[in-house]
Amino acid sequence: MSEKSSELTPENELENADRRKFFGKSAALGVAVAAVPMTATMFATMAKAQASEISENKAFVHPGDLDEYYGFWSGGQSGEVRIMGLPSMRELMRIPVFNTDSATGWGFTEESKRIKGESAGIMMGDSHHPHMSMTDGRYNGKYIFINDKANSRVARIRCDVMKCDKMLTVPNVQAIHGLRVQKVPYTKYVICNGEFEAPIVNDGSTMRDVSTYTSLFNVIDAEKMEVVFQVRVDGNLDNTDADYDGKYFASTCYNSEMGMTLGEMIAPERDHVVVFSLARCEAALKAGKFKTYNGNDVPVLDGRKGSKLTRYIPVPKSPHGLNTSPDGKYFMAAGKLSPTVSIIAIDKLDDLFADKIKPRDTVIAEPELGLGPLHTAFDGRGNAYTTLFLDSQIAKWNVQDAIDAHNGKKVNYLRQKLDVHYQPGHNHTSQGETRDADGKWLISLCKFSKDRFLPVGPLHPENDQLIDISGDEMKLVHDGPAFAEPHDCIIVHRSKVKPNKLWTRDDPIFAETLAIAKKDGVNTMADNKVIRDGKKVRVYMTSVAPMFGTADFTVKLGDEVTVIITNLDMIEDVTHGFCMTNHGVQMEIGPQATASITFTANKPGVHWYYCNWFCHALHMEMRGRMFVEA
Ligand code: K7E
Ligand code: CUA
Repeated sequence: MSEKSSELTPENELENADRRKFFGKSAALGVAVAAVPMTATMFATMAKAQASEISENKAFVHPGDLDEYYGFWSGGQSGEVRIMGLPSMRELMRIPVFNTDSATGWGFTEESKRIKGESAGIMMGDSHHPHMSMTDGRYNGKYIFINDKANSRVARIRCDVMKCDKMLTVPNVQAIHGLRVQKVPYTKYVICNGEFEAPIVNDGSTMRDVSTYTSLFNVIDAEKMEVVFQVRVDGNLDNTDADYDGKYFASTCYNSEMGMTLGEMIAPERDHVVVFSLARCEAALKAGKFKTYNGNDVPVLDGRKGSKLTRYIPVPKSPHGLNTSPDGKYFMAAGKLSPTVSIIAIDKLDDLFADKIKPRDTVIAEPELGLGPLHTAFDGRGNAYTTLFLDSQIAKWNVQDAIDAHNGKKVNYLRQKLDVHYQPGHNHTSQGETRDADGKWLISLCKFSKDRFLPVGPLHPENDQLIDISGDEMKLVHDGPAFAEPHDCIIVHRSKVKPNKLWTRDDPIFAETLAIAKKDGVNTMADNKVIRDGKKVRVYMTSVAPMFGTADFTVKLGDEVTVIITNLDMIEDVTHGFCMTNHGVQMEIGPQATASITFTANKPGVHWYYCNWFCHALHMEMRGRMFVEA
């Protein structure tokens, strides 16, 4: 063995495993060849069997081996974000965001309530679209942004600690749905759509007058997590994406006629894609051409039909997904109720905004793919993969061939249709929404799983299917049951993500807690102290496995007690918890972190608190007493 090949990177290890399996199979078949002469069909079958086995082997990650990709999954109406390892499809972590979480105390701790801000009282959410910040069209590993359709919020996850660190309720809108990031030159802005149309001033005065209804496109500062401006449009808004030039954003609209019933909403044969010119919007903002509403100071620009800020491109019929091809050439709008995907040439948009061409002139092909096209993903080799919700298939098609066919050339742009199980919504390829689209893996997020898993009652899991797209043919290699309800996901090469092993003491997530401690004259790294402040009591405690720094503390009946714990352990993976029994509170305290939680001491007597994250052989003994004096 040469020195080079003895170096086992995860990549060549995978290759070696493939080769072993491949040769094993050939050898076994070789024996058969000696006895029975091979026919052409037998060779073909053999090649096929080998190909699918190679796919399965590639997806298999041995115990102890690391995955090549991170997957960031929306948790749908569970409100969370999940981290997956790909290709193993192992679930690595859950990040509570819009939900509340018993294990970590998310939604209950003082720190999480501060992050949730004005929506701290809301305990649920509906997360759809997780997308990572980018630099020059490539993932930069800094943030994940995610929308909450249920409460019109946008949240940010910091990828160094994989915790939500900012949350924003978007004013003037109902239901933030499509969300993406500016790709180029970097993610200065997060863009998202207000889906449901309503009067901007929704005080009841015009609520039955549909002509006053509107939807807003929202542009958010990614660092400050504040709305920079909103753009009023005609029709509603659904999904969105950005270009690779830093010039245009595009959103689909499925209800251009402003129907209020299902029948009305699906009546028009054509809806539209709205294209936003960033430069023109910024100029209008600078020139003060906006209004504000509802007592907030968020500038609302007018991008309705006839405005200089937008263009409306008619496309068939209730379009849904909007995806930019990684070569930066096209916006693709999936037809949903039309069997087509509309290909919009981004290099024609300058002419469209200069009124040199008509909106439909930008649509350079509309390939027919099958029933219910929802979302399109890309492999970086010129192929597109579109989910067909009604057909329960993924259509693989070649973009250039589709354009050539549209121009009259006799060419079949459809490459393959693969059955998926069942009714796929989003799909996503490895790094497929960036310049680094590598064409290795495709995920199909199937909404129904019916007969694919052991039955678990009337409520079924979703089915997240992993498909190998590295060869000419798509190969289904894994069925992944998932709880409600991954809408969208991204697949990020592990080289892009560098999470911390410990917390650092200057982390902004608990900076405010430390400021309060400082005012109380407490050194959180050393002191165990009880500070009384009227009816409020702050209990400062350290923890080192397997002990809290405080064995007991005393408060009075009716006190509002805040327990502030600093985990002094410096060892990776030694997380402690704090739970006050019979008081409905518990939380996680990571190594070197400070966390705090508040409850009312409403029962006299002795109450044990304990560590609820297994940390040590004496974890059960890691507890103490609260005395509540009547
Ligand atoms: Cu198609 Cu909310 Cu992106 Cu669901 S959305 S599928
Ligand atoms: Cu500390 Cu368990």
